[in-house]
Parts: sequence; C-alpha cells; structure tokens
Amino acid sequence: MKKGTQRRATRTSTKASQSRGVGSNGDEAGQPTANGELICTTETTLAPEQLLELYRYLKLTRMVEERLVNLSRQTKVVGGVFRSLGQEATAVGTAYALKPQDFIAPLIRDLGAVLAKGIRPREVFAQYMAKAWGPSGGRDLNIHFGDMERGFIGPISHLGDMIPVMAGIVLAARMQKKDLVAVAYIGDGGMSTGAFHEGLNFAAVQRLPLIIVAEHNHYAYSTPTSKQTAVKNLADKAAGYGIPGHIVDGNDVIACYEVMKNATDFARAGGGSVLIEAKTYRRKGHAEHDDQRYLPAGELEEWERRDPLDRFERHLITQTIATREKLDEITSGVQREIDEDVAWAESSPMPEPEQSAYNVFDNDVVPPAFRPKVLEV
Ligand SMILES: Cc1ncc(C[n+]2csc(CCOP(=O)(O)OP(=O)(O)O)c2C)c(N)n1
Ligand SMILES: [Mg+2]
Repeated sequence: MKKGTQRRATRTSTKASQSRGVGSNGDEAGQPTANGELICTTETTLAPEQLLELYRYLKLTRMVEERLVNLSRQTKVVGGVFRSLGQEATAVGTAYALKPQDFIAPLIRDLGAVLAKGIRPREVFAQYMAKAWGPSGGRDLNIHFGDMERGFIGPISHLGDMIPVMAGIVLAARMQKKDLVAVAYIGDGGMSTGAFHEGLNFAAVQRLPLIIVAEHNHYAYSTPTSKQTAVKNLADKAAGYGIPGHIVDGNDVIACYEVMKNATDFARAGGGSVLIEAKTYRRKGHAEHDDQRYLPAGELEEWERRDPLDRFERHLITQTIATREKLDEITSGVQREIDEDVAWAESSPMPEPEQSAYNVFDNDVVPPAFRPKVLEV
C-alpha cells in the first residue's frame, strides 16, 4: 500500500485523539504534565456535571469488578471473572457518548459500557451468581445477557460474530427509518476472525452507521498482538474497508468520549461505518485464573502509571473541576449502591431447574423439561 493511501484512510482526526500524542508505535498513551504525571485532554465539549458523571461510572465499573473478585473468592460466582482493569475509560467514555436509542454489543472487558447504558449493578451481581432474579435467570453468565429496552445486545461467545449481527441491526433500523447507531466492541484478537471481516465489509459497503471500537489491549489470552496481526495500528485495517479509522488514547476517558461523539455524528449524518482503535492495556490476566507469567518485566508497571482512573482524578483536581472531597463523596455513594445491590443479589434464590426450559425457544412449544410428562399421557 502506498503511504499516501494509508494516511488518507487511517486518520486520527479528532483533536482529542491527536492531543493525547498517541505515537506512531501506538504505545505512548498520553503526554506527561510538567511533573511527569498524566492527565486527560482538556479539549472537551463535556460540562463539569457530565465529567463527574463519567467519574462515577469509572469508579462504579472498577468497584463492581473488585466486588465480583471478592464474591468469586467466596465461591459465590459461577464461572470466571474477567476484569477490565486499566481499560475502563475505553468502555465508559465511548458508551457515554451514545443516545438512549443506540445499541451496543459489549465483550467481557466492557462492563463500563453496560453500566453507562443503564444496567444496574444488582443485575450484574445476580447474573454473575446465576441467580433467579438475574437478567438471564441463571441461564448464562457474566455479561452474556441482553436488554432490548436499554440498547444492549448480549454477546455471542464466538469472537467476531457480533459484527455481522450489529450490521444487521443497523440495516433493520434503516429499513424501519429509525435514527440509531450501533457500536460493536472487539478485541485485537477478535479482529483477526473471518466474521469480523465479513461483517465490517458488509457494513462499509452498505454505508451502515456501525462503529467498531477495537480494544488494543496488547494481548489475546497470552498471545501478544504482534504475534497475530501484521499491522502496527489496528486502525490501519480501516483502509481495507474504505472507511475512516481513528486512533484514540484508550486510557483517557475524555478523549474516548470525544472520538465516539465525532464518529456517531459522522455515522448519523449518513457517512457510514467507522473504526476506532483504543490503545490501552489489559492489566489483569485473561480471567482471574491467569497469573500473567508471560508478561515481559516492567510492562505492567509502565501501564500502571497510565491508570485511567488516577489520570482522570488528577485531571479533575488540577483543572479545578472537583475537589478531593467531592470525589470521595462520589466514591462513598458508589460504595453504598454496591453494598445494597450485592445484598439484593445474595437474597435472590437460585432458579428452579425446570426454568431452564423456558425463554430459550418459543415458550409455546412444550418446554423440554416437561416433555416426559406429556409423553406419559
Ligand atoms: C472464534 C473464537 N475463537 C476463540 C475464542 C476463545 N477466546 C475467548 S476470549 C479470547 C481472547 C480474546 O482476545 P481479544 O480479542 O484480544 O480480547 P481481550 O480478551 O483482550 O479483551 C479467545 C481466544 C472465542 N471465543 N471465539
Ligand atoms: Mg486483546
């Protein structure tokens, strides 16, 4: 590919993403301030109250996950706990830019997007514990549930498969003359699947308002990104589909909001699909069982310095948007909500076994759990 072609198709066009100084090697997330500490971009359209709301969602995401780890150690969680530690700003900032009618397809590291879309922590806790009052009633685990009212499509486990699904949703919306955009989150590993390619190619050709958020967190299980794709920047792949590609500092919540706001404005105006690459880092293993022994020395520590929550706190305080007391007050409110919601989820019964036969296929068809009884008659 000629250099010029690449530059045209892959651009970091928002001021927010440029001002964060994401280097060409993609690993320089953020510019240090005079004393060497990182803050967030100061170029924003967000009002102070919205910035505080963003802070609340970031804290909520981190603290819900921390509580899930505790519950898991108490053997109260069924299945694995998948952390988004270090990536919360990508999920929260991008989802916060959406309108209520927009749809998202989150993956395991996108709890922040789910919460920003209006799902309550109590639903998340009950779901992880496979309780009857959880959104899937114990049928599935972690964020494998959906909510059509709040614009959240439950993920298919097979990576990449949500891209054609979300393309279908925006195609259907266009046919029904509905004004909505869809956002599909995908990891660096998931982007190397056939389904990703076919889905995005279709959306691009049809100029559908589908926004892909590529979470470049440097690993897929234990495989570093460089071992499964030859591109340096995942946004470079946009050129292959003829759509704009943007690179954003995924640890800067304000930059993530702004890049998504621009992308949705573009898509809503009929511009078609957009690929956003968020440069970030998975600070925990794939799930809690993974001790990350494959990490090179010093890498984790380097990314701890770029922690999205610490950065945003420093930003809010140094830019005099909030005092430390105000942030502590928000944190206490989050803590109270989590305590109440865990108590609610724990008080839920486990589902009755025969309930597993309902809401899988059409409930009018004799549920399998009752078939032997029907045959007896
Ligand atoms: C098609 C397919 N292959 C393999 C898996 C198993 N799997 C689940 S998560 C995962 C790693 C995904 O890595 P990435 O896409 O980078 O997302 P991350 O976990 O880093 O957020 C794999 C290989 C799967 N779910 N689907
Ligand atoms: Mg990854």
